[in-house]
Amino acid sequence: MTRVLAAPLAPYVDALPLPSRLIASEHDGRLTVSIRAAAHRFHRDLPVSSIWGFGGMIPGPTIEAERGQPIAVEWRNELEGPFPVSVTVAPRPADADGVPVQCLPGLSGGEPDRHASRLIGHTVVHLHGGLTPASYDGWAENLFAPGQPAVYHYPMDQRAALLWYHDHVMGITKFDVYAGLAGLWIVRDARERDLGLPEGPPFEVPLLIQDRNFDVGGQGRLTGRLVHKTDADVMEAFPPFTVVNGKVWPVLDVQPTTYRFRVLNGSNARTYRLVLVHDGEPALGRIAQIGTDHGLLHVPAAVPADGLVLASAERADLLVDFSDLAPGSELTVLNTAAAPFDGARFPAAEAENAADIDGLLPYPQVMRVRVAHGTATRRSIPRELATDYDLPPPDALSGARPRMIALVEMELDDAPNMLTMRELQEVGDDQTGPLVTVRDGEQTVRYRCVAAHFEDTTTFFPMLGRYEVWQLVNLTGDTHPIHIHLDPFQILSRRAILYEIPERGIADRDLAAVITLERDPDDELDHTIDDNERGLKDTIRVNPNEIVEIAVRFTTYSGRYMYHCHILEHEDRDMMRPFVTMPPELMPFMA
Ligand SMILES: [Cu+2]
Repeated sequence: MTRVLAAPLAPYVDALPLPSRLIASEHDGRLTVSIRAAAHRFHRDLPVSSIWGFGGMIPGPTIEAERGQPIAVEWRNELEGPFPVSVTVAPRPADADGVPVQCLPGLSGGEPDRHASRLIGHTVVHLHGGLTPASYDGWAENLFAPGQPAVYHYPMDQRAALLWYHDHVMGITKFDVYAGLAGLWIVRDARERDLGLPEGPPFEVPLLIQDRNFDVGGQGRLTGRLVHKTDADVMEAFPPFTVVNGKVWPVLDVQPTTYRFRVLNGSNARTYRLVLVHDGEPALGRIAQIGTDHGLLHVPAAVPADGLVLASAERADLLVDFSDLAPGSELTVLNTAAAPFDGARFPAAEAENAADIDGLLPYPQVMRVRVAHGTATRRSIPRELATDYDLPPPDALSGARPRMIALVEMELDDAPNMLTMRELQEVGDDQTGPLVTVRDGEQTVRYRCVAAHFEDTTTFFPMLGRYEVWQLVNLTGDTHPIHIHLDPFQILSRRAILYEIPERGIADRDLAAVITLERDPDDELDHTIDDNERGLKDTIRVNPNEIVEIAVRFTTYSGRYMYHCHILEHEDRDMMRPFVTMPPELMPFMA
């Protein structure tokens, strides 16, 4: 019997807000964005919430850039304490009725974290997807204190895409982004204009999807105060209310024509699998996906049959056709992904029954679209989109440097589990000690763990212009969206593995495991690459029982960058590592 929670807020009563636009060319490429505390109303029936926002807004202003026209942004940190979010770890994972506390508003008996309440507003801004020199990439430890000036230069020498800017402070990105520090950034170029794609309102609509929770006051009424709640069993926050462009479950009135939706999952941890429903049936055939993280795909892709999966930081550029719909028609966007997401399937036809309290998905609602009166016009969808990239040629990959990264979850005696990334180095047959053995048919390769924590010695020094093949192997039970800063990459393969980790195989700095490239008989995932993943990506999902191979090539800037899981609670607790891109002619001088 499926349990259902009554929603404490009415869905589809607030109009979808469109973020304010900051068009760089109208300001000679020089922008100033204040970062400040403000008040924001997440829903018609909620009191205002205290937030931290770029421009004092959720989302921050959408910065619109032209390819090849550099932008300088003065990020003006005007934040002041106290931190506007109550952070808590609930003492029990479920209430007396067995409902997981993360599905419920309020602190659920948890104490407000006193360290979080003392945060006074250090920040640092990262442009996610930006080809940005290292000095301006927003290194997680190079903080802007309140009042400290920071001017970042963005060359914008990159193809059209939906990027986003957000806080990236070491250890507290999960809190600062949750408090509101995120905004969209759109790069435009000639290729997109040649294709005649909608640009700007009303037919181009950005959708920043996030999940949020609120505190409760007297008589159990929602107070509007933001709550970041985790529990002893689940270290990530999976709040119950879906917020699009800053409103809980909004509604958008559309004309009967084709719309372009620029969708970003800006949640801390939640993965969405979005299904468009009309008259109780999935209407995914109305959607053509034309772009992904770093812009246009080669050809439009249909949405996968179960729905459009977007993990934290993934983007989708969608054309959606409403031209045949009568005025008053309503379509609903629902989320069918339980949390934590592990890739498990859920049929789109069942989307209206996706509520799953134990899967921390009490309310599948995302937003509604309502068709207004108007002249029906249908936009044809270009058959050929991007022409400026190809899969790396086999000879470039055959000599490519391999890099192996294991994703592991370490159990700690007196603290929540810790997610870490282990950089592995191939070793000879004579190596002893804890090793990772990878068997692929006849071939066996053995590895030693050479880095486990963010502050461990850098081991990745990719040379500019040279392809590398990074292998991401997931030895945990959940999907991790792995994001690499700087240049985009392409997925080469996604393959099933089975693995064994011996007792105490995951130690603070060592790792022992035996990994075989074959399917576990109990594994129900298909480990396929979706068509919409065959573009230029900067964030890739690595599912359980899976190894993902990506072709990585840095071509732009030398310097110290980061790669990390984009589940913010993981990134903050050690699922992040540095790498240094180097010009080849400097390599002989590296010790
Ligand atoms: Cu992760």
